[in-house]
Amino acid sequence: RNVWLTPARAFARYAARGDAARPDIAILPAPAQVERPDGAPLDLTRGVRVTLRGVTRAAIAPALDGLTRAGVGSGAVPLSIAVGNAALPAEGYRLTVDARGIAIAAHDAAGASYALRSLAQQAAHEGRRMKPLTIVDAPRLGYRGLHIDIARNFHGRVEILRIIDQMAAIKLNTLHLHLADDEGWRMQIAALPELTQVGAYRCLDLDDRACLQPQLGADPARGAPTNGYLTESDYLAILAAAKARQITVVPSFDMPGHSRAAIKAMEARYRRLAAAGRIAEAERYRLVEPADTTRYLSIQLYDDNTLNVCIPQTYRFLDTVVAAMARLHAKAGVPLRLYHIGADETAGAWRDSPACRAEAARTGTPIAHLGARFVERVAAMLAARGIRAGAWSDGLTHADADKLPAQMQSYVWGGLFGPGVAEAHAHANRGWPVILSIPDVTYLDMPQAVSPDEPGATWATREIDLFRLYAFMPGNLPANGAVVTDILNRPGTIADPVPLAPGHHVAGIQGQLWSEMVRRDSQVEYMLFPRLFALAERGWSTPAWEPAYTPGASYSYGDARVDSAALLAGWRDFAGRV
Ligand code: TNX
Repeated sequence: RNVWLTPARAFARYAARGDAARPDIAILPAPAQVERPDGAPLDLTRGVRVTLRGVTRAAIAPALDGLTRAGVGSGAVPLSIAVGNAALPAEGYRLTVDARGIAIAAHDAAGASYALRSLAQQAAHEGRRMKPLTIVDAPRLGYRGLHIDIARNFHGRVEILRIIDQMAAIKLNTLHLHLADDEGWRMQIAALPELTQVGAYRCLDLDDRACLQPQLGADPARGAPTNGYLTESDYLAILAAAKARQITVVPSFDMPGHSRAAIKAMEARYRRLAAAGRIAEAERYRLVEPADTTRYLSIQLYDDNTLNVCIPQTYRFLDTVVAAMARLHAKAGVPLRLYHIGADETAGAWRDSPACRAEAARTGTPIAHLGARFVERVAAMLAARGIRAGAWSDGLTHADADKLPAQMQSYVWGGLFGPGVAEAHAHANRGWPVILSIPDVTYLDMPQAVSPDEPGATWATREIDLFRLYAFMPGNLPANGAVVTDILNRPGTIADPVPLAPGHHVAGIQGQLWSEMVRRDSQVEYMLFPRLFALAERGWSTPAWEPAYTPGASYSYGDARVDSAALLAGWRDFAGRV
């Protein structure tokens, strides 16, 4: 039942196995339907002659380059690509290889690109002499994301472009870029230069006081914290690279909690203007209320990281940031449609804020729920610009459905052992797109194995190895007890207290690489791989071993509800394709 394999052990075990069980397909993520008709092989060493219908070469250029990188140059073999096939679903494709040539049909440019990715992988696997093949394929989930935190430690344009390239190869379609948190503001906003002049340098505290706060798992032996920020042109380059690979970039600036860098940067602006005698103007930029004497500590031990949600400055500030990002997205030809507002972890703030006390009294809202009012206001501001708001699930708990736009996007980060299943189902039942960001399964800052040599935070679980992520069942959360243990590896139960209403389902899955402990770019890649392959697999393919969802079911260890033989067979196939 519970199969615990570290990636290293798993590979040692399966790399040596016979090939009998493995179908001769080396495409990752696994395509939905594959047929291998009999017939003469197609020799791709002769190169391909591409003809396009319904799509420009520019729209699929990186995928065509991927084919070249797999050793298939230009030549005589016909490769026809037709986009606009309404019978195929979004991002779906049909790929046919026979002795005469290759035909790709797709609904959209993404589908055509994915067909080329599949072709490149399989052509490389078969030494470019391909036996006939028909694939009909489409993703299970429309949102297949990776969240990269460049706020805690900065990771720049070159590394992000490299990640985008890797994502495209395995059909991930959303890059959630976490651009601001307590430790740093990492995006140039032209109207507010202090955000990066001050906010991007975590040890430039205004009074040089307690600059480097104790951090979750800080480990100086792993390299110094990294500073820096993306310029507008860096961000435009990222948008262009992502667009060419059909990847949506979702900017995220965590607010109102996790906002220390913004608060300090705007305090610097205040001081500069005030020193020049421009007091009234200076006041417009302060994100905290001087008379607020609330004492609180964030989970990461900051006592000065939460915007005051009851003063107009906060909303003006946010609007300036959103306007700047919307302008950049428009300039890159990818209108901003989704913006992540954060909204997590604001406990304890505003209790002794005069402005918030007044607002609480006026509206009859408990002070602890004022964060929800912030979410409602900001979501409405975004909706007025045609932008959907994404938020961490805890920030939505007290939000009033009537006051939120119809399409909030909920990023569920409750644990499978905690509130995760209930949150995911409750939010899906409200009609919101739910993205599974479950920490004990998809937090890529957790260690890959239980070992003193493995880097990573362990607050959510002891380890997330390749197998755990591979065996995750996005369509059947309660049954995930088969592969998840709590942090002490204790047996437990995963219940389904809020059954998914008929017709509702989750919209996506996302891996989170938080970067408190990820300083060098090489560490980013160490944490991402090979687990990103398993994430891509779970976002794309529906495994035969996943049991049907049973509303209200709960899973205890010891139950054999999951067919482990089928699961292991699937794992063997996956391990063979990684
Ligand atoms: C929780 S997930 C956080 C992050 C940390 C992460 C570390 C979430 C909304 N908050 O601020 O970086 O854990 O694993």
